[in-house]
Amino acid sequence: HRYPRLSQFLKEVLVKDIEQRPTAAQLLDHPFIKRGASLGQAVRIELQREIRRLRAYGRSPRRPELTTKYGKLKSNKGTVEDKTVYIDDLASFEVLTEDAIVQHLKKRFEVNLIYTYIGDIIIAVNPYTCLGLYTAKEQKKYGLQGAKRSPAHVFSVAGASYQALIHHRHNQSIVITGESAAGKTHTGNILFKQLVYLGKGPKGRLEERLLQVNPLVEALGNAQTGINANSSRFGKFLELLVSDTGRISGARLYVYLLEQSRVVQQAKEDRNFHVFYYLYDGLSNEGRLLDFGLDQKLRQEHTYLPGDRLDASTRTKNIKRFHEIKSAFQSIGFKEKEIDSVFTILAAILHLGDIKFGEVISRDNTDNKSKVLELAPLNRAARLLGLEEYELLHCLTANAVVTRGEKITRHNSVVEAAATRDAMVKALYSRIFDWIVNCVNMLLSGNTRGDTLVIGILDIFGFENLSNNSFEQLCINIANEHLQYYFNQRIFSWEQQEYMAEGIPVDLVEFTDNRPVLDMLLSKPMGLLALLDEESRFPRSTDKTLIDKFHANIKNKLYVRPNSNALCFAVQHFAGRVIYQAGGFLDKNRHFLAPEVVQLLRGSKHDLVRFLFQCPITKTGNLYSANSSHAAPHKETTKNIMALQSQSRAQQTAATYFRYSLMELLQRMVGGTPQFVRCIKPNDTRTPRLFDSMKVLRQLRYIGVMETIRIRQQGFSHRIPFADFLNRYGFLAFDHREEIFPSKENARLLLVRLNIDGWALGKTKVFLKYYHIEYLSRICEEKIRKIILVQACVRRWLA
Ligand code: AOV
Ligand code: MG
Repeated sequence: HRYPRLSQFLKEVLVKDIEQRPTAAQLLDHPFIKRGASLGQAVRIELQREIRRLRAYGRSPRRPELTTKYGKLKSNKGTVEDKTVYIDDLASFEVLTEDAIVQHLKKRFEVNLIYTYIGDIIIAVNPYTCLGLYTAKEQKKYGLQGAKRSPAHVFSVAGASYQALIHHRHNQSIVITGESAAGKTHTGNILFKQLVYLGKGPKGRLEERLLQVNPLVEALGNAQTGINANSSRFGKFLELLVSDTGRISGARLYVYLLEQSRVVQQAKEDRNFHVFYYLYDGLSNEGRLLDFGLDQKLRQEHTYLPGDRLDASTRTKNIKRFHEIKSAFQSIGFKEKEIDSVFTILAAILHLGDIKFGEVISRDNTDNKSKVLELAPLNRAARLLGLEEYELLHCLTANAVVTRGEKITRHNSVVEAAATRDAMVKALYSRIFDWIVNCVNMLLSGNTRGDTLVIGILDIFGFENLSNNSFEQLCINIANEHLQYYFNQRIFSWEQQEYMAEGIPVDLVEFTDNRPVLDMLLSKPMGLLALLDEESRFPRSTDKTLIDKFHANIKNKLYVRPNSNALCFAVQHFAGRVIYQAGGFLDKNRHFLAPEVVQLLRGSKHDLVRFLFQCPITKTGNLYSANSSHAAPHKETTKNIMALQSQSRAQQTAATYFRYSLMELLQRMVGGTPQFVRCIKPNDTRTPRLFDSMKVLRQLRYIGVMETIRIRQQGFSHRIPFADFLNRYGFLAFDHREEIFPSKENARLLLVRLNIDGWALGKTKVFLKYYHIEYLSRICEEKIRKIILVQACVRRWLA
């Protein structure tokens, strides 16, 4: 009599016990129900229904206790007493304070629960140590039995994306963000592996090849920095091609904004790209150093090999990595000759770096020449690159100018000669990188049809604030700024606009819009990059005139002038204030590649070198390279595409190219329904298991975690037009003989029949929460599995 309605009784009496008795069977076994068996069948039916509902709302804001069923988990110190650590969705928090959130993440982190949801967004706190979370057993656990969600795991993001792709037939993307060393690349690799696992075919040969892509490009595009021993120095969008049956059919890789300057110059604690170190030890191990003009004894003298270590363990590791990339090349499908060509060019780059110039003072002191101080490195480089030695020498120390229709040869000064050499090296490296990416694409997406679906994983270089920040950091930080903007758009702006348009009453959530910073940096004609471009066009401009131009034209409180007249400026980014040193900005932006260099390399006797420079680039190389064409080596048509592309790239400044590349990247990302993974760095010293609450709090603040929680609690993350909704889920509750018109009423009927509540109906769309979609996906899966089973039985029966 105390409970007029059965459902109310169930809620008030039983829910308390669910923590300990989560399964349906156990619930039915509840003493109360047993005692009240006379309630009969009606109770059971109602109870079953209630259980279904409870399951569907297992993660609803009002029932956090449901996710606390993992009493088994043990911490380092024994069994975990405090069960609240198992609440793995911050959107189910009732008390919302920054402090509570940080404390919660900390408690979870301490018992190795590094992942936590905010609705459908996942936070990953980097443990800086292996926790055994990604074993085959775990992979299976989060495998095909629906998108398992608990305990929170990055695998469930892969599962959700994969299921969404199959159910909705719409491309998906997973966007990973976080500052440098927060764990983006690591997470991206794990996600990729899991996706490959989810969509693997019976033979598994393709999968093996796909898994080689990440290690290969990381060897070439990652390097040790002061912040991260394996820092990505390029942006990567890796697409997995999935057929409509859910099978993987290939992969496509897009790379963006490679930090080319690293090949020729590295900051104090930084190193060159990994591949150079692997190459040295690997070739030495194979006894082939001499073939590449390299010598173990002279190894420490290479200018381009800073921080090279010769201890045994580093050597063993490098040899192992060398073999890994070699077999990656082989299994992806590169020919032996091609692999050797790559190594040859890389070795040539090391020799080019060792070419030193000295000054030859002319008699009248007007045209000061430069000379090559020691010919050995030059000769070695020339031999490897298939060039005549004297031609290379001439190309570096002189250049032709056309004045009044006459071609005059002018001598390069020492500085100019070194700049020419560096430009040549950067062009070689970036083109070989692009070429490899193009080949990978050609080999791995060869025979896929145009209409396949894709899941893309985006992993770029994270936000950087170093002691000395330059043009590279500016580009990196702008890219991150843009990702944050995209996140805001997706999670806050579009969502709220849609509520208004559809007449859904939801409280608006305030968030920090970083549009003003982006405008200040990217707008035309007065944005920072536009001003930089303008100044780069003046031949007499200097770093001083550049900084004066910035100071005079940028009127914005997000732009901060220094108190002294130092050549620097600061930008208030979403993730904090960064001071940039303007020295070198102009040169880096102009990235001049002398036409003589291109001409010379185009005439090389070495096939690959010649191919890399075949396109008619007039003045500039591609400092930043995006490879939208899948250029097949040695094919006429692709040559033309490359030629056209580079023609349009010619004369472009790095800033212009950066902007273009960034837009392309964003466009690609917007093409799929995104899932966000937000990586958090728990401390600045990369110490395993150390959780610095202040450090975490700062990150939570600038990525807008509080706001995200709020909007995930109040808002509806999924909005589906009535027709799509009924199309997709109609079969769950309508008889196949029933005719379903795509109307609001039918959508309502479907939701009611499925016993779901908490949704809203707009003018044209159904508004659902993320857990509704999970529930729907799950019952879809179950039903489909049943149908398949029945079909199989019938088939066997008929046979
Ligand atoms: P990033 O990609 O975010 O930085 P990484 O993915 O390279 O950062 O992570 C840095 C290091 O943290 C890795 O080398 C791993 O040693 C460790 N790590 C990251 N995630 C995990 C994890 N889930 N479990 C164990 N160790 C992990 V940068 O590329 O610098 O922005 O440009
Ligand atoms: Mg990375």
